Amino acid sequence: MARLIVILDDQLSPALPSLQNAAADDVLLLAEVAAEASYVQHHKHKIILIFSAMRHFAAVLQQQGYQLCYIHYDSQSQIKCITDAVQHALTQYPHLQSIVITQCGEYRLQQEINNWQQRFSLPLQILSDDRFICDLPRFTRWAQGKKQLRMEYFYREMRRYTGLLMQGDTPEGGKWNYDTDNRKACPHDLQQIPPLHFAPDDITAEVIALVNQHFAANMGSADNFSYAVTGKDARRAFLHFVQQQLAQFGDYQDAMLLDQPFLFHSICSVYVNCGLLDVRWMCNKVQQAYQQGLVPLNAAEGFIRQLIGWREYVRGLYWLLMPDYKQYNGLNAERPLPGFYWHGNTQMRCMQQAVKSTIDHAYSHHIHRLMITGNFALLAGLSVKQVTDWYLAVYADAYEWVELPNTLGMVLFADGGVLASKPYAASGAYINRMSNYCKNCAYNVKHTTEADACPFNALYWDFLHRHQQQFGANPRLALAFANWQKRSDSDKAAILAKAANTLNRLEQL
Ligand code: DLZ
Repeated sequence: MARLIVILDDQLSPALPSLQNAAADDVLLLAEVAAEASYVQHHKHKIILIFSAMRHFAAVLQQQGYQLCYIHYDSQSQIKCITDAVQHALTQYPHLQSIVITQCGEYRLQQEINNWQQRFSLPLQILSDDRFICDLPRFTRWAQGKKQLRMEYFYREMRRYTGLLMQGDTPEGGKWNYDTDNRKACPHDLQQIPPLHFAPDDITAEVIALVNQHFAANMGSADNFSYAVTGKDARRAFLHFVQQQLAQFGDYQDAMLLDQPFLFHSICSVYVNCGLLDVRWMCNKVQQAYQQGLVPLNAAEGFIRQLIGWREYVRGLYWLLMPDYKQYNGLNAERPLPGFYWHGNTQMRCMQQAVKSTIDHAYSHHIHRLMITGNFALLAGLSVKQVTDWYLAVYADAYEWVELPNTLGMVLFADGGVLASKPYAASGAYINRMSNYCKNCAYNVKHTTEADACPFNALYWDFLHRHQQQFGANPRLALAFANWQKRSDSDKAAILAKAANTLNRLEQL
């Protein structure tokens, strides 16, 4: 019985469940479609990566002898969405008798897929995505009955389940988590070891021309695209990270240095999230590097935690809590996103650096995302919808299952603490401790109310003051509130007035 096997752009893995029993008379459908390319204004590099990686993956499948139905992007085409593409394939290949797909990564698109059986009057098989270590029923069982769904306990279960960095039942080194050893500020003369970059081949060059033609107004320049677009190159990029960067990644995970956007980060989220890299393979390589004495435990554990802990945890939460999760706005954040999120023209050096890296590479590392662009959005009460759309659009690794919990939950605390135990609000002092940005900034990080004061400072106190009801009793914020209460009434009034003034002139910052 010949089947239509639909492969989405983030399913570019040879081990994809829906490809496991693919037969010669099955047809494999991959489609570049306007609906997916434009539901947010994706960064140019994201579209190039996705289309080029899809084309490369399709070429490999074709060489292996599979029958392919590949739909190239065409702005005038009647095939506007994945459902149209399925309709088209079923018309072209009328012998197909069922549809198979691996579960998709976005609730919105999964709803569309769920209608296919009825719409096309054919059996539809949706396979569990076993590229993730924790399947969704397992996550639901873990979550059931728990008052708090903290990543740390889920992560420990995943360590036991995979056996990664375990000595029997005991975690390697005696501790589960070396997070406190991942927060060193970087010596200012330290030089990043950049990730591997790849020159565009002919396929990528064609996609770059397409993106320049049809997505000219989107963020970024198509001309400096340098990501890997095949599994082979992505694996090379990852091994380069393990050999050259991982040892220092452990210590300096949270550090930021001027004009060093990658520092010791792997940027492999870009590859693993579209299927070019396999999580188990990556974790085994990192474990081996630790066992061979090439990298310290805080680096190996910190990296593996991101993959089998955080990544799996946010995916489980997403599917557990959608569609309600997307509507949460626990802090009533509605202020419009300032223009500098798109163009980076601001005097705040930290913000300018984080947005520059975003514009240049469709990437910024997790502390830029959490503590610079994210922290500012939290403090200023920027619209949850606009901020989550922004993160989904501008990062090459962003699909909703991973972006939404990270942004709405971790960054904006809009879920009321489902994901994080406290809001990640910080003043300029944090940024100054973890970077050399403030020394190179027009604003003075030591000032709060003066004309040249760092905007993060007054906004930080204003945030605490605004949300005293929600967070006043949170033990993790007790010290911050005590410091606020210690201030005189006139000090408080001056700080709140400065914050109000700052909020009124966000576009001029
Ligand atoms: C993000 C994206 C883009 C830009 N384009 C496509 C596309 O043309 N075809 C496709 O199959 N998927 C695309 N995607 C990813 C989807 O929007 C969606 O995020 C994933 O398929 C979720 O599994």
